[in-house]
Amino acid sequence: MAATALPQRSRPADDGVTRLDVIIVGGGFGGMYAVYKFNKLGLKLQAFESGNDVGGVWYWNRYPGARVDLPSIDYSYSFSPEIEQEWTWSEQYAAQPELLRYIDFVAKRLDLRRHFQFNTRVDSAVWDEDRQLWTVKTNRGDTFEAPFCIMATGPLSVPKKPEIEGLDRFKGRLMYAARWPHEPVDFAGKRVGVIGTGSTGIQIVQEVGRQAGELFVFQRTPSFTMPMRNVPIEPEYMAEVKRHYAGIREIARNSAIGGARPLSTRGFFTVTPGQRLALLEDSWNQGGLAMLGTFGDLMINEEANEHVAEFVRGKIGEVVTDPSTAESLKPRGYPIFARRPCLDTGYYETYNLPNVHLMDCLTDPILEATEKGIRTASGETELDILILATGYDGLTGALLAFDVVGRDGRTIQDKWKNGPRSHLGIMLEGFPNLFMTTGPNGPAALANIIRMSENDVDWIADAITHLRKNGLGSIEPSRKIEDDWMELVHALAKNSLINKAKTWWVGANVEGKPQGLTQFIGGFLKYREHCAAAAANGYAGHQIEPVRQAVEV
Ligand code: NA7
Repeated sequence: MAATALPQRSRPADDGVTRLDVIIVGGGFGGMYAVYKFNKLGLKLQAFESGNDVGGVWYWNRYPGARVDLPSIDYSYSFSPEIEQEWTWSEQYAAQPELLRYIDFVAKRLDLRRHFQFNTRVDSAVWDEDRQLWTVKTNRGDTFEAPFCIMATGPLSVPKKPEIEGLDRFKGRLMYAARWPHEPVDFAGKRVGVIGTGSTGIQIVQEVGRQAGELFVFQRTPSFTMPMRNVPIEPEYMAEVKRHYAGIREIARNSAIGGARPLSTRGFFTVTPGQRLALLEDSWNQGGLAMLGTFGDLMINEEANEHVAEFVRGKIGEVVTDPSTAESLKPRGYPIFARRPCLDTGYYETYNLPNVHLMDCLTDPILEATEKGIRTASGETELDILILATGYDGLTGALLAFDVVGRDGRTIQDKWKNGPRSHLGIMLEGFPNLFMTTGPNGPAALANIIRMSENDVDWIADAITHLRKNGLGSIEPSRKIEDDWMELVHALAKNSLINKAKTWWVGANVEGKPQGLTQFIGGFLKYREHCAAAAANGYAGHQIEPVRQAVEV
């Protein structure tokens, strides 16, 4: 890397401040790739992670049944052909322990851990306008400075505080799915409660229902879930995949979802009722998210959507033997796929077990937690263990959890008080040289997060390289290009049925949070095209400033 007036290399300074080129916050897939990428570019970097190791969401979510709901061969890094060849997946949908083994393999193979400070939280990041540097302070009392700061803090890293009164009174064992202990938990003979029936709750219920003495599932909004139909990956198939990874990745990068799953453009009402049913049955039997790709208009045509929702409700009725439980499990009042569709293995069958009880909190709401368990309107349920699978303060929670102060002392809390604004989900007007991976207003939860992380880190790396090569001091989106991007994000979101469900996707799960879909729903390929356009012509439309003063390093 050519020397410029920017700080190039760190050295312990007399003032106790460590000077770097890049600071990276987060040790999940995005942070790990950022560390690899910037180290390869020869930048002096330091990464911080609040957990005791790399892995992000997969480090924390060790609950029984935790498993990725995208095919493992898609949900893996594509930047290293060597890693693709050296790593062998054992299941079509990898379970959390295997994902963590993969993450460990990558971390060792690329020697990433040496760049991380674990068990370390960033408390604040403050832009120094004169010196064109971010000053970052950690909870260990250390201070770091770097011209570039990358927030790879993840869309799902801050568990939501459930609004249930009295949880601290509960004398049994209170467990957060997203902060699960590293030791096995024995459920045998125990009375276990689970609150929450999103992807996490569903995975827990189908596992713990088969282990616990009794399981009480406190369900407020039922989710639509479809069979995962997970299978082992045979060695011959894995060998084929390895021969064809390049093509598989190319398809993924050029698809709307960042994955290799087929997506039809067929309109629901363009085929006969018999053909529709056959297609839905076929996708149900294929399993995974196949149904989402069956028709092209399911998120814009309410009537088409309702047909598919009714098809899935019918399946619930076929499996669950108690009619009243089946009725309670059938989601109503919001479009299918407007909440993240869940994938399960025998979830509905779990309710046919005599020890598993569905507590319908729509008709019998939770009033409070007590010393002994959970009190609903109809009475108290005594529990030995209470599991909270109540979701996350998604998309914005992690960044709003600490002080990020940009130009003119403006905070991110202030900038986002009416909802998150950004350009591409990567940069923020008023916050020069601050970058996010998989941030709000990018495709976030709607495309493969690993493809997106790679895209975002590569984009950021190109932007930083551009500045350094040209002796420039800072980059940020102009107000205009941020406004234009937000207008596009909102215009696309307006016609989508996604807005019609109360989910973390629209900020509806956290009290007081600004509401609205703040994700780019134009698809991953279009998103990549927008990213490329934003970088064209020397990042035209960005506010780029020369180096203001040489920094002593
Ligand atoms: P989700 O999908 O946000 O689900 C959280 C669940 O917790 C959902 O069923 C909520 O019901 C329920 N919840 C939250 N607060 C309460 C209270 N106070 N009382 C009763 N029930 C409550 O989070 P997950 O962790 O399952 O999944 C997150 C993502 O991970 C998922 O989208 C995939 O991308 C992977 P509600 O809907 O609010 O009625």
